[in-house]
Amino acid sequence: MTIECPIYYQEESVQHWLDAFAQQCPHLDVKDWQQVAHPEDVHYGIVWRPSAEFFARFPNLKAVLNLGAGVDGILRHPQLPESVQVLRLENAGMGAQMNEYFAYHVMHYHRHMDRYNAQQNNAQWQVFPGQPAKDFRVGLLGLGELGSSVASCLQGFGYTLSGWSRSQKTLDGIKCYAGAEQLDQFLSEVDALCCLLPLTEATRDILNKENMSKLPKGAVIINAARGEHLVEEDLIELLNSGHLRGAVVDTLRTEPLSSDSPLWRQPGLIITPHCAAQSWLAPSVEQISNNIDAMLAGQQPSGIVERNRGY
Ligand code: NDP
Ligand code: OXD
Repeated sequence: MTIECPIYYQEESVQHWLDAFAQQCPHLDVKDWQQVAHPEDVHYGIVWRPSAEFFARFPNLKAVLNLGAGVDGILRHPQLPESVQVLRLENAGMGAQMNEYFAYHVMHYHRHMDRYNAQQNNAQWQVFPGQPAKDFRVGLLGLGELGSSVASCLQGFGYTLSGWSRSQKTLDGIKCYAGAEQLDQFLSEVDALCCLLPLTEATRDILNKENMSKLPKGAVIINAARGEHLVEEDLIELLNSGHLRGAVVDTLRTEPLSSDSPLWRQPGLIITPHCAAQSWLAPSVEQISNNIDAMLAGQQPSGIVERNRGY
């Protein structure tokens, strides 16, 4: 028996997902959400930023499987029924991409590339003193699937690692802090602050003036989590005052960033277009298909989102 499963994805890219599902799991009849013949028989939907009409069309949904790691968008969807379980992708190729993204940018600052880029613009030749990787302290806000992957990758380069999470963790060689009461101490010991938190009520605006001022002077920020973690005006102020040496942002409060935003021209700021990590097709399809099979068999799927904690 094949199971009809609607998918909601950007129109221009949905075909890649349809092809991958058809090839990898023929027992699931995954089709564009508007092509489903019997919407009332649908229990599982595969979504990324679904419209209101999606939920109206499938009144008997039991679960939605999010085609990304972050669930802030789906959880604040006004039409998401209370009874519908939300599942998210765990890693699905994103861990390796985040490792690359953060390693690249941490090294950019550790190896003075920001300073050398500025020098080249002024035709200047000057060597800055090197610093052993162990003396460059990298701190991860968020030690989940992606944060812990980045932390252990950077450890491999010899950096001194710390991390902050909601629950206390024990990770080999990584100084672990937890909870609001340990945030200040964590921040005070970090040269490169890397954000991989989920966006929740507790983490919104966490990169604000007060918290960023607790970083040592000359620290840098790398945010690849969500734009709403960062108070952009506060970042600009701290970059202009010289408290922060630089920042990298992959996610912005408004995406795409408008062409007339002053952020494009902010000295010390590197902007990338929400590209730090993408859900790879093959592992995502495998995870989703395994989860649907588990739910059909009455078993516990993976990647269950706790709606009351927001991630
Ligand atoms: P996880 O849920 O696996 O990890 C989240 C981590 O954040 C956990 O360590 C959790 O703590 C911690 N955390 C949550 N709330 C708090 C809090 N209030 N205080 C302290 N720590 C907290 O998420 P992922 O690692 O899979 O993904 C992280 C985020 O990365 C996503 O939510 C998404 O926003 C972003 N992302 C960005 C992408 C991009 O391309 N830019 C691509 C993919 C994801 P605990 O371990 O105790 O639960
Ligand atoms: C995600 C993202 O959350 O792409 O997966 O940002």
